[in-house]
Amino acid sequence: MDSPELHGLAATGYRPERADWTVDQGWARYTAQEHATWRTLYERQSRLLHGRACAAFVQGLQALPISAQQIPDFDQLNEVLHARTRWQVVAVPGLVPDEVFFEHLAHRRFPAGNFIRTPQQLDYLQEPDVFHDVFGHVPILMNPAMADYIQAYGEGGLKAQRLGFLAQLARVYWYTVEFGLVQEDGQLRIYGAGILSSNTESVFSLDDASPHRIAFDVARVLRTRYRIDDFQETYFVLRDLDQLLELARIDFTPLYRRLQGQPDYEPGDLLPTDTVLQRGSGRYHRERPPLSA
Ligand code: HBI
Ligand code: FE
Repeated sequence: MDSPELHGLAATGYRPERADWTVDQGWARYTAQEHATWRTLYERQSRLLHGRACAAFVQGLQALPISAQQIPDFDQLNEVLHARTRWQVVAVPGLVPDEVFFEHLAHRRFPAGNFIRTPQQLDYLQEPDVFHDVFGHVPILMNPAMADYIQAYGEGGLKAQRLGFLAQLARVYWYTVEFGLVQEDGQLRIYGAGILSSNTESVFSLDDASPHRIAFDVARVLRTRYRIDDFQETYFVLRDLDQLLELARIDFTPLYRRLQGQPDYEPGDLLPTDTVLQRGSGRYHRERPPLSA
């Protein structure tokens, strides 16, 4: 992730037309089949997320022009989103280089893939498509704490890149923005977009006995590797979404300094210093080949 090698679209030889890698969403070009794929995914997830997604996500989804009918029009989303938290959605053709991604976030622009997965990829695809990005990420950008936090992550990403700690900072994004859980009225709820846009992980992350569920601790997460190709072995749980505001204000430089020479933790490790909310059985991953990033 912090490697200088090309990844994402750049690795395919794609060269952007604009320096910031944005493209027109091209809403009028979506086919009936593509809108139908959106509908299938939308209906499946909205049924499942009752009592699972955090309140901020549900409220954001209701307030935005996002429905089962069709793939949302980014211009229409932006009217509501910008008025609320000064964020905007911009269309990109796929995974953009890290510094381009961070530059957008630092300016409160969320890069969203404009394409949608094929009917053969309903349950899994590598690249973030419009369903993951818009259904998973955008509703929670209506929440002021998340809005400030993701902007701070963009600024922090540029700095981490310069300091050589991007791989470590990316773990914080992964275990919050993508795969985070949060306490709400004594219950666990989902706020991570990677979970919210996944049919199977929205059940596994909350209900399965296998993964650990641990109170979020930034110094601990900076050292924790993660799985990119399967369910997480550990989910980190926020006390509430306002904890993201504290995280947005942290100066990571002293934390990076303390990381020097310290070993990483594996995705399934439990430490004596962890505040364990639920100790996982580890059963799911014991029965799979190990792979982590
Ligand atoms: N590009 N479009 C897009 N979406 C992402 O989530 C994304 C990206 N480029 C880089 C990236 N994420 C991550 O590798 C960084 O958070 C480290
Ligand atoms: Fe994402």
